[in-house]
Amino acid sequence: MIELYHCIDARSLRPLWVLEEMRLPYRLHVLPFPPRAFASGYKEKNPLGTIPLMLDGGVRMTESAAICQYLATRHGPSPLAVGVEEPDYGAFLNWLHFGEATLTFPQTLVLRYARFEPPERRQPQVAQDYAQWFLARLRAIETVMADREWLCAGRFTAADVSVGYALLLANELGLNAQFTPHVAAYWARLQQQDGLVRARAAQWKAAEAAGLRLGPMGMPIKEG
Ligand SMILES: N[C@@H](CCC(=O)N[C@@H](CS)C(=O)NCC(=O)O)C(=O)O
Repeated sequence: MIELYHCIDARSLRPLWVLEEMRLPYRLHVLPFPPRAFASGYKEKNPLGTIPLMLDGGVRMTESAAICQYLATRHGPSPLAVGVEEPDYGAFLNWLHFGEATLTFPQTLVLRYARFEPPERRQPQVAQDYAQWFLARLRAIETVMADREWLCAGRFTAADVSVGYALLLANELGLNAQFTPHVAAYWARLQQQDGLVRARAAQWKAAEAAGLRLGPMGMPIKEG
């Protein structure tokens, strides 16, 4: 059984989305965010303290985009993977990594310096600069989406899951108000994907089953 350690709407939503798209059986462990502070014992499983962590037999992985590729290939065949023999194989890998390295990382600086740090350590200028940096990189999506529904190979793939998660995070941060027309239309299409709808429902169901009271971004709700 595939096991996935996850926090609500965190990057581990990428592999959860793929698991749901592929309808693979899995066991979901929802942790409060950040796990290094609120999930005692988790560092024994993943010394980095980060999620996702995916275990599949002897396989152990902690990078969300790589896990998506692994699931779609090792547990395929699946249309979510683009094969080496397909013309868009290179584009597929590029978008898969673009979603994390180029579109998600700058947003984590926005999250940290606008929301997670205590007020005296917040850095509005850093948050604003990296929000702009992210929005500028979205130009690549605006351009490619002018003549297609999905990023590559003429179908919905794991690359759309990777980039789709970055747009979901932007939505959480309120940056969606600045999406350009093709990006906004793509984000609207992504939200209709069955796998995403099921993944988001599954995460709340698992949190409830674990007795967790979590708010937005999976942070524990303080009692009283
Ligand atoms: N590049 C990794 C990043 C993993 C990562 O940093 N995850 C964040 C949540 S989205 C995390 O666990 N943060 C908690 C922490 O740093 O303590 C991936 O794509 O999975």
